[in-house]
Amino acid sequence: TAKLDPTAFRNLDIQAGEDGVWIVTLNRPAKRNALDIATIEELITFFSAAPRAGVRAVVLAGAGDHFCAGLDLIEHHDADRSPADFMHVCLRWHEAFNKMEYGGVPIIAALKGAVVGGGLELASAAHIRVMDDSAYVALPEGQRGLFTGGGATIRVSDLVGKSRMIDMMLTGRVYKAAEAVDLGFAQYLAEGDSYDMALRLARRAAENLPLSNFAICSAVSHMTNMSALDAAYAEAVVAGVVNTQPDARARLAAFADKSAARVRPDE
Ligand code: 1HE
Repeated sequence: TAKLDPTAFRNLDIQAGEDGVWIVTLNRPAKRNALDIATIEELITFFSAAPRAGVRAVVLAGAGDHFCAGLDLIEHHDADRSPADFMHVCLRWHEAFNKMEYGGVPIIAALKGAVVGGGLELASAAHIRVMDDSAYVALPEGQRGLFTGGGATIRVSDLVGKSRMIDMMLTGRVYKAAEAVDLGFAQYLAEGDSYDMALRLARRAAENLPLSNFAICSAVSHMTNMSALDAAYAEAVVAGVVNTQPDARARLAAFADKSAARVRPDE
């Protein structure tokens, strides 16, 4: 097991819930939660420890009106980085986002306001994305003289296809929440606050057995990187471990004795 001390974070606000649902909030609203290197390091610290620290699900939110304005452009400007420096910055971003996507702990992103550039890359590393009406997505890299460096070429193109991603980068196109959900940037459009819905979904996911969630939130991503032949093999191995876990016996028994809830369209 790993230890997570919520007071050890500065750019993230970390709240541990009793039900195992932790709230991780990007907490630089005055900078629209732009991702400086210190924030990336805190994301690495949190998401490296979370799978072994009893975290059953995470709501990832942003303080203020915007989820995240992407790369901290001021820090990048001031640092005047060499190519090698920025390559290493990007590798730290990948470390953080890969820990999220492959870590095995469900992450539900509560999106509002700007979800742009690196902010969209961060959101794309979550497992579920919830938008409210205020949310919008864009990849302004082209206009800024930049390119994506936090995995958008992989995850954003996976969500919405490469032609749409290339158009966004070339033209600065902005998609507002309803259309963004239709296109697949997010799975949910919340009626009220995206945070409330994200929390409900996180609590629901946290009711699953941790080993099932581990498989769902790591194996699926790994398998999409494999050939179909190898993915089928890996799926059998993972299912062998997960589907025989002792903790599942009570759930299966409840189905057998008809006390477990049935799958219904309106529940
Ligand atoms: C920032 C950043 C930032 C705001 N880095 N400081 N991302 C972008 O190109 C998006 C840039 N940001 C914006 O377009 C707007 O700021 C927002 C739409 C997000 C918000 O607008 P608004 O009117 O609410 O805020 P603002 O007045 O523009 O900014 C408020 C403050 O936040 C201001 O700081 P202040 O000290 O002057 O008060 C801004 O400088 C600061 N701020 N966004 C640094 N991004 C690994 S490669 C990834 C490549 C990318 O992510 S490129 C996309 C970068």
